[in-house]
Amino acid sequence: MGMNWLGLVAVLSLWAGGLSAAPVEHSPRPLPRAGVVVANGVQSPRLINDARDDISTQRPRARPVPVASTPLILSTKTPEFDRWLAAFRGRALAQGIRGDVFDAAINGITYDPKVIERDRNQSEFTKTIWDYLDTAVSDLRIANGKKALERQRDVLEKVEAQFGVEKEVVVAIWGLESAYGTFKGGNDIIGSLATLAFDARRSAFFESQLVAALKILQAGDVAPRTMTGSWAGAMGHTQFIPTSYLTYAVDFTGDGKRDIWGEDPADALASTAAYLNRFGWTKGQPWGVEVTLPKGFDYASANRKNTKLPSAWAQLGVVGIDGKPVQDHGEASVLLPAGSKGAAFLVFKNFEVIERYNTADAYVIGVGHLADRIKGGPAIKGGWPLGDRALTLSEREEMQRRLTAKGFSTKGIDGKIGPLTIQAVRDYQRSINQVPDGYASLAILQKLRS
Ligand SMILES: [Ca+2]
Repeated sequence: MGMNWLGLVAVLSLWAGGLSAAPVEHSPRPLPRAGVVVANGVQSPRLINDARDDISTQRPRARPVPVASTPLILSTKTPEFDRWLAAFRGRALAQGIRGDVFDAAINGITYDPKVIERDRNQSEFTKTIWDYLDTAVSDLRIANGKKALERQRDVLEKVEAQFGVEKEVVVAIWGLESAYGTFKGGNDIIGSLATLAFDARRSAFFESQLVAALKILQAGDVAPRTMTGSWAGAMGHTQFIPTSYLTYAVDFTGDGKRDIWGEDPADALASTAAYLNRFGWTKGQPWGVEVTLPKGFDYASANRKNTKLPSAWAQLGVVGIDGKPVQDHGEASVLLPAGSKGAAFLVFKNFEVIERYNTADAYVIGVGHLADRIKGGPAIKGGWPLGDRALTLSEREEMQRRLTAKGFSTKGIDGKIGPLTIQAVRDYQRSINQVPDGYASLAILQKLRS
């Protein structure tokens, strides 16, 4: 979930300064279901994952709402927070949390204004998909992924056998979520979630996460102050939020604890595979395959709802970059994450399964491509419209307003480039005799302004 993009440069240079002797990777992680299908860029893919800046990404993620009017409290000592905790205690106990568990969990926690600052500042800044992929699938992350896979090969093979999810895919999620366990986030989960639940902006969502976190403590899987993670509540090697943990985490080591926080990543890796399995992962099916499009390709057919077997796509001239038809792994749709001037992919149902982790196209492609590269596959060959930049939230909203005003309704102004906005962009492009690829670019916004 959110992060402070303004802090990004500072954080990156901090890494560059070197916190440790080993080369360090960033942890790119797109926003929650939030930013999602931003056609010309991932909305807020995160780049760093440490105690100072973190965002969850795992499942049930509420869309960040635009900045709230609640005043930002700067002190960590606030009587209002203490009063809120006292009232929350009653609600937690009513949901089955024991008093002693509650009291131990909140012992010493304080309101954390930094958490709120990050929450308020997320979602305005975006990266283009190619900038995102440069980091998400850097040579270093690929190399480290291969090493991580070798280190955990035994566990990963057992996980693959049990849950039917390829080890490279599990490792790729691990690589993007915590740089293979290097940056799991050092925030006190109870303190962060209590702060977010106390804040008015998304109180209900975070209070439910906080209650789930207390249930985890009550089950004895982890001790209160060892329960650390991102500022927004994502925990452990593969950044599960508490409700996802309760539903999907597994004890793979057999010690009776579902330990996703410790050094040993086995439980976290198995939990990730269990999660993908639960949402219908098909072993042996790619997430997607890079393709080339024929001259005269009907861009309106590049629509996630328009699925065909790759052999049928091949008859339309959509073939792999080797010029051969893509194998019939199942029905697939053509995805153009950066419009007609960027790389093209045939994406399969497994793409949707990775979306259950995070719905941003860039994240899904990042996971899938990293897995392919760890397996020894080639780099993406297609180019990207490098001159483009990602639109800010206010620009995306402006685009929606202008499209709607011209009669191409986006059915709401929320800054999210979802299917309705993509369709409105296509219809607008058609009306001005442009390639209807639905790509919500800066050029389209400029055209709308003119
Ligand atoms: Ca265990």
